[in-house]
Amino acid sequence: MTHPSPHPNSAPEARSTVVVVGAGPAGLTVGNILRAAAVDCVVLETESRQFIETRPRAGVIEEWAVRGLERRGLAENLLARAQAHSLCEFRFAGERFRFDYHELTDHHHYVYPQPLLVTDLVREYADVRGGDIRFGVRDVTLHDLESDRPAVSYTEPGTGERHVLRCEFVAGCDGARGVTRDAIPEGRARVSRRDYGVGWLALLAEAPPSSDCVLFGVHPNGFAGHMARSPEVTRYYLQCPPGDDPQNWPHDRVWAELRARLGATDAPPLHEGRLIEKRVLDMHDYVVEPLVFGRLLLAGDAGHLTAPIAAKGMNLALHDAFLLGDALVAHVTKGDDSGLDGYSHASLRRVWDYQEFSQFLSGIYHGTASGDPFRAGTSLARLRRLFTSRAAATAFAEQYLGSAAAF
Ligand code: RFL
Repeated sequence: MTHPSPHPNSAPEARSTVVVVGAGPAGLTVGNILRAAAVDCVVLETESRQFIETRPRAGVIEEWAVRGLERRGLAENLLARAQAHSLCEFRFAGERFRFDYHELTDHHHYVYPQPLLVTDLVREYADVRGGDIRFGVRDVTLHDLESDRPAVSYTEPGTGERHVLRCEFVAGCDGARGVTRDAIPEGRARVSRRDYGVGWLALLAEAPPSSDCVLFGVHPNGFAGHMARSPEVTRYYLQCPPGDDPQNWPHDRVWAELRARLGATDAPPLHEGRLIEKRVLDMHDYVVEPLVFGRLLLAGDAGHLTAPIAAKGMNLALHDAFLLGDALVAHVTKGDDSGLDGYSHASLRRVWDYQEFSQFLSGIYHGTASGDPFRAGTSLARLRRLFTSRAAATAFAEQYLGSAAAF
């Protein structure tokens, strides 16, 4: 819901051209683009700097996104430290199938843990570009979004004082659990949702990767995934019932299931290790349309969630941030509103394309364990087609890498 103007007796108003709510990949990238063009902005974040710099999440970044960061001077560490991946491996029916997407498309995936990217973006924004970022804020509230002078109020940690920031635009980059999306009054945006009816147990193991590439196990017990994060830490996923309790997955059960679902002829054994993260994610998606309400512009997970099935969420957050950051700069520095006017449409084209791919991939990953022999049969047929038809493989590779030219 939208809130009225801050109470006149509240703290005196400060001014900024843009207030960015949320310091994830989307908010920090928008902030950096604005600072590079000397557009003043304030980033508000509920967590501490240390917390956001260590929160484990994504790892797979698409090449176009890396190039987008590079063009904006934000990829120096990433390019020095990220691994470039050129293939993945599917394991099903007891066999290994290598899928060389680089050979099909000439593009790579990069593996760079999200906390490292966030650390780079915070350092660049706050320490290098001198950006204003306020951590640990509470009760962030949006006001007057349909006027040309909206405001954001928040409570400062420590003092408990209420502050008001009057601005021209609010960038809602506060993720899936933020408050900016809820500031859109009912009936002013359509929210489409999809629930996959499956859960994934997301695991981080203190163990080196067990393969030189990403592994996808498609097994009658359910999907399993393996993704390198660093030489010391590996992410694994195990399909499980939605809402399952991570306590149902003690160490031995996790490794037994991973061995079963990722097992294949000639596959080297998994490197096992202590599980340092274990949480159940219920697979669901949503899309808010349009992404703009008055002077509020939503970006990243605040505006659309893509279940991590296809590892797309952070890439979409960066895509939004490039569009939105550039559009705000064009508005402020040149009076050019074309980017802002086209923002929602341009973002949502890629969002819907990725949502469709996520659904397609869900069919492949989850079909064999659905208990429905017809679904199991068709999902295996879909999977085999990737290894029998170059046309099917190329189409898949383009979507997997997000490299299709036009969105
Ligand atoms: P974020 O990263 O959630 O950042 C939002 C920030 O806003 C703060 N916040 C607030 N700040 C101020 N006021 C409020 N009221 C606030 N409420 C919240 C939060 O503390 C946070 O700092 O959103 P953003 O920037 O849109 O970025 C989205 C990505 O983080 C997300 O899509 C990805 O992590 C999804 N994802 C993956 N994406 C990929 O592209 N590749 C991957 O390999 C990949 N793997 C994953 C993933 C997500 C996962 N989880 C945990 C859902 C693997 C996992 C396990």
